[in-house]
Amino acid sequence: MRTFFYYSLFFLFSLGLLSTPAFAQPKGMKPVGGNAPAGTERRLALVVGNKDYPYLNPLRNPLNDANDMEAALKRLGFEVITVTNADYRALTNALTRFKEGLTQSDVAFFYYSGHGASYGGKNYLLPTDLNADCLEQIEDQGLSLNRILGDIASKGVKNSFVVLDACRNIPKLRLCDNSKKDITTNGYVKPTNNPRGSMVIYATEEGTTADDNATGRNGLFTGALLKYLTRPNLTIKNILDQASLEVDDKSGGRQTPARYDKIYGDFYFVLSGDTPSKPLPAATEVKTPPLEPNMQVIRIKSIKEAIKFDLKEFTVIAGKPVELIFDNPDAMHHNLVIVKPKAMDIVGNAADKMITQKDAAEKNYVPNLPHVIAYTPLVNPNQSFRLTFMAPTEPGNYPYICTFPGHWRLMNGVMKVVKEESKPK
Ligand SMILES: [Cu+2]
Repeated sequence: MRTFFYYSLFFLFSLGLLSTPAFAQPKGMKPVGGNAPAGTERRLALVVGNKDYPYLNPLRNPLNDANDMEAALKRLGFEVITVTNADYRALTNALTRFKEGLTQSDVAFFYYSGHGASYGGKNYLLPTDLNADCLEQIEDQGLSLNRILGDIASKGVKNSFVVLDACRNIPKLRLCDNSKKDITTNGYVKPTNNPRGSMVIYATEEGTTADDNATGRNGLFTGALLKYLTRPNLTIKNILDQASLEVDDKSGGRQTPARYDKIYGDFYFVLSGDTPSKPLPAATEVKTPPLEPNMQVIRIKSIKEAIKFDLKEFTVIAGKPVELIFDNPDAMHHNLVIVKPKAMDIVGNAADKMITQKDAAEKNYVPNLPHVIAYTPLVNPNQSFRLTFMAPTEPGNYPYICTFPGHWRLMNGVMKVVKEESKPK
């Protein structure tokens, strides 16, 4: 039987990112991170967590999901409107407030955790007062994704994201009129009016059920997303790749998040040098390497069975974007963590102490210290990770280490940051 109702996380990341800057400014990049004109960009989010449904099966995690997402978005400099256990009226009121706020905003983020369903080729979020005997009735009682996307698009924000973690079974809702069978689909359907500059994200692919996660604090996808969302120097695509990989692994391949990406370029929530604990006004767009002649590409790898990097040093130009590709052909996990000048011992010692912490592996053995500038997660044997970040504007010697406990004393090197004119040919 079809479990329709799983359309899950729609990350409506949509509208913002793409739009024109990449094309209007062919040379480049907008300043990112600390270089962006402070306070010139406004970020607004609407977070919805619907858990208690009097007429449907209740869910476990949406209130935690909403609380945790609100906290993460605030750290990323978003002003956040949050509603929980929203009935139709509360949901539409919140959407109206959000829409009005977008008049003044550059980046929009919509997050939803709760029941969702699709009918007639459209996706719906289900308010808590939904009282339907038949799936057909969600047309009248649900809030359509099209409406949300239309509202965001109408405001012309630069970048937008819509995330829907709504992939849960609703045993009660069935199609009453079987002759209409052909107009429903199994699960969510593709968004139809997602605008350029936007990304829509679902917790799971069509035809599969997202995991409400009976043992965890958050839904499976939301938990993975929260883990990577506030990490500095990851593009939204890096974040989703990491989160999706984790969901795929943890669900044994049964759940694969989906995204509808109309962001032509890279979007960062936090850039290097900025710590995610303070609000960051700047969103950034950096072109992908083929489009961005300034991108410096560094390739570095671990040496098999040696606990070493193959490069003892490399040089980058201050304030320019860097793409660092870290290959790990070794049989152990390693990461690459770039730290501030003279901070190698501080970060290395802190990493060693993490060995006794329960969640150390989840944190990739990266200490939560302001000395850390950029880092990759722990990279599995025979895998690679592509890290994109802005080189510090201050020239100097920036150590990089593997922070897996015990490795850093052997596995280290120096990133030399130089002014443009002094870069060796
Ligand atoms: Cu290592």
